[in-house]
Amino acid sequence: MSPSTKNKPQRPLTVAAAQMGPVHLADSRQAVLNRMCGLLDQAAEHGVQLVVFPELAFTTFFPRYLLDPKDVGRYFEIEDPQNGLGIAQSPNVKPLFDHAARLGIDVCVGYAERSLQTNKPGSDSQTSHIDYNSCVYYSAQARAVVGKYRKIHLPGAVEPYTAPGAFQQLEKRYFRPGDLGFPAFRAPGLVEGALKKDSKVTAPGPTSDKGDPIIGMLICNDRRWAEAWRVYGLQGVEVVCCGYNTTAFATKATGEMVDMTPEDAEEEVLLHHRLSCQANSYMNACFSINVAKTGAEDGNPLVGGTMIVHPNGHIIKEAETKEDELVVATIDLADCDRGKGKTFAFHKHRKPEHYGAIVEQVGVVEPELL
Ligand code: CDV
Repeated sequence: MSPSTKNKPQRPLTVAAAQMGPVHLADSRQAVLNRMCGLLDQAAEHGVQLVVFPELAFTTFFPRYLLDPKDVGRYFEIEDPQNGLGIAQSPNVKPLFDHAARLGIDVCVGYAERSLQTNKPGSDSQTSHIDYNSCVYYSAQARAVVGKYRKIHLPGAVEPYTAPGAFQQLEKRYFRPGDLGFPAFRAPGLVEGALKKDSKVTAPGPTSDKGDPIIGMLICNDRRWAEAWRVYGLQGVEVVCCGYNTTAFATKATGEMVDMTPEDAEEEVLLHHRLSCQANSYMNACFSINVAKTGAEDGNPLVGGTMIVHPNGHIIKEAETKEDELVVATIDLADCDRGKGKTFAFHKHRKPEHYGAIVEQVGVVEPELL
């Protein structure tokens, strides 16, 4: 359902969710890159300024497999700050960013990051690495990565379930929880007349005190955590970009089927996905661009549900397939103002003195038994 139509957008931005169909184990990196560049070409035809791709977009969702340690490296992009190497220099990724730069489109994309560490003298080896489930924001105007996020809420387990037929989710085995927090940032060159640090407001008006769009990034399971969205909300976030690989139908740890048909189970997964994105967009008065890798990857079903959500919680546009599909919408960032200025005017209404348990506790502390 579309939000109310209005006369003239004040801070228009044309965005797209680049849903991807399955990426199978045997698919080559080049074939996947070609698909992603094809989605960028389609975006250019629609005048899109920002394209969001899914979590771990360049490969299959490999944490569903117990991999031989010597085969794991091929799923990762190397981050080697000592030698000036980052995602933008990866031969697997650079062609995508170069293409985006040529088309003048910003890109947010998820990938597996292998961050090289230089060890202290005396250590067993000179270098080691830490692996993250990450995403970056590439700005076409800056010709650079201007935002980075490492997934904080890693679902699943370190050790695989042993029961035959049990569904595996081994993100805790392959990744460390992100260490960057939830850093919002501004994306340059997307809206006209953005206020800059040193600009003076000469003609007061509804948008004259607004800077470049404020962006936040989440990855998959993070979208289910209100705390993650609220930390972005507290930075004035206007657009949350969130890619995901969400299993449509999983067996139990025991390997048994759940007590639902696969169709009902998938419908419930979609319900929880929509609830999380719609409610948190509303409660933080921001747009969200939520992007699936979907379809069956080597027989493992992933939900679709790619959608662009309005700050009032409406779904503006949703994917219709489980294949590569571009979901495009022109949004008006000024639509964030109502929620940010009224119901969710945090500075007027929040009561952090009563929210201590949220940061002091991890698990549940129940009231004493009667
Ligand atoms: N990739 C994910 O984070 N997937 C989780 C599943 C395992 C529940 C999700 O929250 O969608």
